[in-house]
Amino acid sequence: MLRSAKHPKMQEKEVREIAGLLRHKPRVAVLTGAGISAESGIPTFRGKNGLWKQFRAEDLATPEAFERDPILVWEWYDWRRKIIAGREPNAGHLILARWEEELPGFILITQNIDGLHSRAGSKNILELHGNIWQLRCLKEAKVTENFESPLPHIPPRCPACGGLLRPNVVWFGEALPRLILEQAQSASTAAELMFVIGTSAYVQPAASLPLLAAEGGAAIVEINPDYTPLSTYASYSLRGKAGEILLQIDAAIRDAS
Ligand code: BJW
Repeated sequence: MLRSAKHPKMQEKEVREIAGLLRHKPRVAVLTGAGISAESGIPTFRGKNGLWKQFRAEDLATPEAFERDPILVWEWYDWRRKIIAGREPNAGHLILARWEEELPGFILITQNIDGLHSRAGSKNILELHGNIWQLRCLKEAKVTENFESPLPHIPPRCPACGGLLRPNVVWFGEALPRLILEQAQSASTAAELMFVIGTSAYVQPAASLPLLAAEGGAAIVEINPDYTPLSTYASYSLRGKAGEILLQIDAAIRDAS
């Protein structure tokens, strides 16, 4: 997508307006994508250096790929777990965790599986696409946490029943966890202000959540260095890195109080 230039003074004014909205403590829903973790050094999926430029989603992120070659799929996830394990939450994650404490009607919806929101201190998180630190047994469907990195055996097996374990993430063609998706849809519909941060807004059904919010009358704030299909629906499109822009908004909230 093209980078659309905006005059810095114009963006400063928008940042102050958004801070003004937040000071009234509206019901806020936030949808994050891979871009919020980019400043922590975790690769995004699309774009110049995105994972899908180097790897084929069909070979690694579908149930068919796992059935065909669980070792290959697990080697890829083990490599990503190693990258994530060595990274820290950034300013963007930390500010969202603080806003959760300060805004009573705050809900965080993420497409990210890296667990960085939770490491930053966010508590009430709707993980639409699962979590790379959880493993699911294919025999018993039981989900367990596992932070070993690297994994001692690939593919890992369930210690209880010996069944094959898979990453508890949502692959293409798979349904999102029903309750979590329903909660995300309700929160989006009920939101008065929705932030859409660091997502290409390409993957469904997550990309439709801000449209539900807009239909419900919410103002949409997009934070992304690039234009996305959601930009036309956004009340504010702030161009830049998530951590930097969230710091500016957070400072503007505190400046005026
Ligand atoms: C920065 C930044 C900085 C950079 N600061 N920003 C309707 C229409 C068409 C297709 C479909 C449809 N409904 C469903 C589909 C099919 C499919 C789909 O959407 N396909 C599209 C590709 C067309 N959807 C599905 O298959 C979903 N399932 C489903 O709908 O099931 C229906 C069903 C019902 C009942 C029974 C059975 C089925 C599942 C989708 C699963 C997505 N999985 C992945 C992998 C997760 C596990 C893993 O990580 O390995 O999720 S794919 C990948 O994309 C990952 C992400 O969560 C997801 C979204 O990516 P995201 O977060 O937006 O990242 P990027 O890289 O795309 O964008 C990063 C952005 O950040 C960019 O814009 C940058 O500019 C920006 N950025 N630096 C701020 N510093």
